[in-house]
Amino acid sequence: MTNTPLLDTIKTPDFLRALSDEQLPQVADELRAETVSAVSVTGGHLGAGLGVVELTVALHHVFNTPDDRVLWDVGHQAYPHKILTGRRDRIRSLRQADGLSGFTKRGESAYDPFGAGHSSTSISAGLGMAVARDLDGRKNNVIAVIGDGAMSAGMAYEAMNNAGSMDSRLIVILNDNDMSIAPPVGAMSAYLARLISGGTYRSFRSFAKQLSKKLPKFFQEKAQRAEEYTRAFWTGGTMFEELGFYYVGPIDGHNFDHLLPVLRNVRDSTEGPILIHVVTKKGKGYAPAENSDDKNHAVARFDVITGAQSKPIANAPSYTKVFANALVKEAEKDSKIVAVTAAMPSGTGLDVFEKAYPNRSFDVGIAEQHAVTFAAGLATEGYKPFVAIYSTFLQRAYDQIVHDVAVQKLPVRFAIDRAGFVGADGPTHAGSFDITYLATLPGFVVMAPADEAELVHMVATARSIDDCPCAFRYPRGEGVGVELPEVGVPLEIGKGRIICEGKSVAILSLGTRLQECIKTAEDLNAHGLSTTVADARFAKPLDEELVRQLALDHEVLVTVEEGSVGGFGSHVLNFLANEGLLDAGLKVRSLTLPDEFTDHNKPDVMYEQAGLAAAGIFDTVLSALARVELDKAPKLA
Ligand SMILES: Cc1ncc(C[n+]2csc(CCOP(=O)(O)OP(=O)(O)O)c2C)c(N)n1
Repeated sequence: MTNTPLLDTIKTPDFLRALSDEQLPQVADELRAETVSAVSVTGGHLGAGLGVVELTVALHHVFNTPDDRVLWDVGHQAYPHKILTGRRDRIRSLRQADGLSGFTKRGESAYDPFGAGHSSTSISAGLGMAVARDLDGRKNNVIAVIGDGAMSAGMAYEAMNNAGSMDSRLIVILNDNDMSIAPPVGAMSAYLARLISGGTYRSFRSFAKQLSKKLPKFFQEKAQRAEEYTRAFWTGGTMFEELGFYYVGPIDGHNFDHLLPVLRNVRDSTEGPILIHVVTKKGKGYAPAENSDDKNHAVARFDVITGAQSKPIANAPSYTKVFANALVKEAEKDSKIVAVTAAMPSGTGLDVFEKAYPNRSFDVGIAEQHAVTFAAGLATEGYKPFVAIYSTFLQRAYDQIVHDVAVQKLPVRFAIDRAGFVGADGPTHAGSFDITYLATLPGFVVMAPADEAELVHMVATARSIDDCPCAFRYPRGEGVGVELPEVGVPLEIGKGRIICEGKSVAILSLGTRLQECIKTAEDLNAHGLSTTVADARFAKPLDEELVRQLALDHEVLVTVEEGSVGGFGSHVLNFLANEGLLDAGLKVRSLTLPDEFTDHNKPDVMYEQAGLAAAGIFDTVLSALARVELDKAPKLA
């Protein structure tokens, strides 16, 4: 080892490619330290990136990126990749306003050929790139790196099924760290463990021989040399081979002597598609990560020496916790309640439910589509499934929601976490569309609590709805600090509530913007504009009586929601138009999330910029009333 940090010399992967193989372990050590240091400042995904440090170095050393395309599935493990690909100077801006994205992003770098955030897309996108290359007569490589967790999603198999029937030279690297966010579940994970622990291994030379039928002789010699260093294997008869892939592995993903010869052989082969099974350790090389239960999958800012994360002091329990505890209470009374998560037990709070009811809790893996239809099946047999999935990930299961649940009027209950802006995870994770995509479905009940006490009642309401599907959506983070009811009481379906009554302005809120609407009303009242605030509670069925009353009794009606255009406000407008309630000159404004994919930032700032904080709602009311002069008056904080 020299004293000069090699990492300082690597401005782009070209510099890495100029280094010798022997220098790579030093690069890896420095890259690991830099990753830990950066994430200690920004927070974010740590464990996954640490697990692929050697693989990242080896890939950029062996392959000619960015002409050779490297696709990181999910993209949460790509921080080391970002450091090596010209973004080291901005790495401490990760997930901060105007900073680097926490995932791969095409607009950010030529080294990110495909944007990600949701899992299991890399093989499909990689195959598309490989086929485009073939059509163009180009020779570059395409490498999809996918985790064993991501490999549990159906889309990965759809892609392999397609790739295996084509001759296209696609390289898939299965990064097997035996972890998802939680320990992985399912038969596939057990199968991978069997491949690693024993079976019909043949030597690396067999792999070389196999390839050498198509390769120049010197590759075989290289492979033989490599065998002296490696315990890499070529395994016959695997499931991947049956799918039409050459399978190579398992190999040690932290050992350059294992990685480099295999990657070089694969790079220079004419065969395709190939799957390399690489075994790594999530959190590798950083003791606090290696020792934590989730391998530091995602962390807040932390102290590098101790690994202690800085947790903000919570004033109120999170919506996630409130949901989980409420569901456990409902399940005490009702043995038919079961819960389903798609690989997110801790994120959705279902780890709490699982502790209380291990037999009634199901983690199906990263498989949202399956989760929904699985729940539909449970519902046909009289069970009361609560499917807890983040708003953004539920998008993936839309046809299942429509075809398997809604058309059959099956009482599946959707607990939709991370509704609205989510902050640092950015546009791929924003919960923008669920009101829109659910409230358009006939017979669906769609609810949004204004605070955590309302959430408890909505869990009870969902339990009581037995003749149709329903959903309740709530944001990331802590509640507003209201007292929680001892027990949830089912709400009257399709009925909102008046929070305060006024005469000229009506603000109709759906969801947790209600506090901002109340602030706006105080401000408007202080300026002589008597304001009503109502909490719709339901996006569907709409409280038509309430909407009619607000329309008839006020000069202006503003709807407010933490969702996209096409959601609650659109349903209100539709109703008003069809009932002729707009004909008398009612001024209506609809406040939604902006019609664009908003980059990561702090949620409060994002809502402010979207005009969904009190000041923005105030301005909207004034502009509707054409009372700009009031706009100049001081506002309440
Ligand atoms: C469709 C979808 N569902 C859920 C998630 C949340 N998620 C992010 S990473 C992850 C685990 C991925 O495990 P694996 O592919 O093994 O990668 P590792 O973090 O272990 O490297 C999950 C469930 C997601 N990104 N996309």
